[in-house]
This record gives sequence, C-alpha cells and structure tokens, in this order.
Amino acid sequence: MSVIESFTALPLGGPSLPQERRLVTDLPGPRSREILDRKAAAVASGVGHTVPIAAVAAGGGVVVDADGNSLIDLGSGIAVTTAGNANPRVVAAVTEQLARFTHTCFMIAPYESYVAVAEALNDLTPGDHEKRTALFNSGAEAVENAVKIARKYTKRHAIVAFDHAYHGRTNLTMALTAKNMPYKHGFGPFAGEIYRAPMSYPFRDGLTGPEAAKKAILHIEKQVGADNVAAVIIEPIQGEGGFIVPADGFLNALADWCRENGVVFIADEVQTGFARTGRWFASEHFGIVPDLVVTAKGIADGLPLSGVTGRAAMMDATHTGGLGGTYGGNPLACVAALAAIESYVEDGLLERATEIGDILTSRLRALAATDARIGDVRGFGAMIAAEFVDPETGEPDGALTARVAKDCIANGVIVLTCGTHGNIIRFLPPLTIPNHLLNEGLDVVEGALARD
Ligand code: PLZ
Repeated sequence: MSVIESFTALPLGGPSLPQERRLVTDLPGPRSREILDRKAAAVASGVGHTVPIAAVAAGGGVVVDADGNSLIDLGSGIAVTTAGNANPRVVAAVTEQLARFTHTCFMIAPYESYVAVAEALNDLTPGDHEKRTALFNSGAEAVENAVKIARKYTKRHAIVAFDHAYHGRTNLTMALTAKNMPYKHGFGPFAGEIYRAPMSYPFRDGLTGPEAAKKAILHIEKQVGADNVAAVIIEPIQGEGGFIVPADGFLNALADWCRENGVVFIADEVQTGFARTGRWFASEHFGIVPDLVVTAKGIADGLPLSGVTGRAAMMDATHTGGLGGTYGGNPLACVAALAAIESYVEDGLLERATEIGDILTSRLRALAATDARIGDVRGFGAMIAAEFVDPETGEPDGALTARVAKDCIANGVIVLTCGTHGNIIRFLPPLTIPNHLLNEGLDVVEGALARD
C-alpha cells in the first residue's frame, strides 16, 4: 500500500470527530505497538514519547490512535493546537496555499502572507509603539534571534535568564534553559555570557513581587553588572519549569530596571502566547510591555512558525541580511497563522480560555481542599497546574506526579507533567474541547489520585 492509500483508510481529524473518550484496547493497542516497535528500531532513542500510541487523527478535544482509541487531549501537543487540531479555518487556508506555492524563500521572493503575519503580531503584542517582526521556524530559533537582535542593538554581551527557565534545546537556548536532565546533560560546553538570576516563586520563596525583584536585581548588579547586560529574558509564566506565576509586581520591577539601565526586556511567550491564558499574551495579565516578544507554538496551530516582535529601533538595528533562514515564515505556516488568528477572534477562543480556566481551577481547588498532596493550584486560562508535594514536609513529590500522569494516560486522558522536580501536572487543553470532555478528564485525574 502506498503512503497515500494507507492515509485514505484513516479517519479525518477536526471538530467533527466523535467527542468521546473511548478505549477499545489497552494502550498501546496492537497496531500502535507495531508502529512503536518500528520507532524503537528506526528513531534515535534520544527522542522520547509520553503517550504510548500512534496518533492518526485529532480534533476538538480528542486524539485518536491507530487502533481506534480516542483519548481526551489535555496537552495540545505542548500548548500548540490551541485553536484545535485540524481547525477547519486552518485546513482550508493551508490547502488553498498548498495548491498555489509551498516555498519561494521570503529572503529571495517575498509574499504577502508573511507581511500580514508581521502586521498582525505588531498589532496584537502589548504596547502601541512602532514595531517590527521577523519570522522563524521554532521557538528556540526565535529565542536565539531575539538574543542576536538585543546584542546587536545594545552592543553588549551578557544575557540574564532565570531559575526554572526553559527556552529551548539548541546550544544557545540550552544555556538559557535551567534544568539539566533531560535537556542539557552531557551536551555542553554551552554558549557563554549567560547568567542566571533567582525567579519569583510565591509558593516556594514566600516573597512579594517587589522583594523577589530586588533580590534578582541585586544578583544581576553584583554578579554581572548592569552595563554589561544586553537583555533579560523571561517567560511571564514559566512553562516547562512548572507553570510558575511570579508574584505581583515582580515582572513590573524587572521591566522598570531594564528600562532604566538600557537593557532589552525579552518576554518568551512561546508557551503562554496566543489566547492560551485568556489574553493574547500573558504579559497583559501583569501590565508589562516587553521590548521584544518571542512567539511560537499557538501562533500557527501546529505548523512550524515562530516570531520575534519588538520596538522598531531594536528590530531595525540589524544590517540587512543579518536575520533570516531558508524556511522562516514559510507560506503554509503563515496562512495557518492568519487562519488561527481569525479563529481566535471569530470563534471567541480568548473568552473560551477563561471559561476553561474557571472549570480547571475550581475543580482542582476543590480537590486540593480534601487532598493535602496538592500543594498549589495556579495559572491563567487554559494554562493551569497542580503542584504535588509531600503533605508532611512540603517537598516536591515527583514520584506521585509521574504515577498519576501514567495512570491518567492509561485511562485515555493525555496529561503532561512539568517542573524542575517533575512534580507538577499541567493542563493545556485545546480551546475547542467541549466541557463534558474537560470534566471527564478531571474525573479521571481524580480517580488516579484516589487510587494512589
Ligand atoms: N520557550 C517558553 O515552552 C518549548 C519543549 C518541550 P521549540 N516548550 C516545549 C521539549 O521537551 O522539547 C519552548 C517553550 C518556551 C521556548 C521553547 C522552545 O520552542 O519550538 O520547541 O524550539
């Protein structure tokens, strides 16, 4: 059977897939197991996987596997398919573009959809100052470019990142990322002139935002020196590091310090951006206006696209030809982004993120009230986490978290963990998930906790 023939035998994705949790085999079923055995033989073992299935279709709030199992999706492929898998607007736009042209290279023969995405990002990111945008492929690539832009503009070298930060897996972004295993272990030496400052972590440090900012700033001034710092890069809500929401005032004080010291303030909104938290960007929850905003993931609903958007003077400090890449702002990804943005607006997805957040938060808080192993519930919109601790000591309980997540997946609910200590379950459902599936997913989490 050719690749195309084998595809036509499979169900189509999108919101018309039956919105149900349906397990017809143990996971993995026989067909998935066959594919996963081939994976083990053909794919580098460094590329792991969390859910033991081979996916064939997805949409609304489910992922369907090769054996016909239908799993509730509370992960969105790590916060990517925010507007839903196989979103009809995205499918139509990409299909149309596919039949026109797939690539000219924007640096060779430019096209309108790239320009339109840049205009949309300039418009949607916080602040009404004059902005420019450049497009890339992955979150890590955009982070690297934000660092290039900041260094070129300031003519300084040092970059400050934070405890628990995640910015990617390339050499420079590994250096920015905090956690050793699995991201950095054995992969050094890392890029130089990267410094780490303490993060505001209200559940753990007990500090107010201004106190935590004072501590971080003192650390930077004493260990790096303000005049050497090109940029401070921070996730407004940390993603992989544990959905850490900084205390009120922390980001504001940091942004003020950057402005006073000629330091570029970069917000990495790769995970928090694009309606995920109920606003276009998480920076808005804190009332900060970053100099540069890095976007990826939800920007194009699954097609590879990322961007750096920021102050025109900073973005234009680079010589022509200094920024780019063969595929950056690929036409298929650009029309997908325009269609996804249309879906966020026309389908009321920002409001939907807030509704989802209310359901997640109220149910998880109710659970935490009777189960002391849930130490904290936090987040905004469809980016909510539960932090698991030893009730006696308050220490992170990564083992319990791993068992609960595994149990949920075996019972047909895709949940992801995160955190430096792996003791956090994060909820990142697509905004197209119906309430009955969201609630059923939470029932399964509750059942898994009760069993443990
Ligand atoms: N910045 C804030 O969350 C990607 C990575 C998971 P890429 N996070 C998921 C993994 O194990 O690789 C991420 C992020 C933030 C940057 C990135 C990097 O984005 O598109 O994966 O390069």
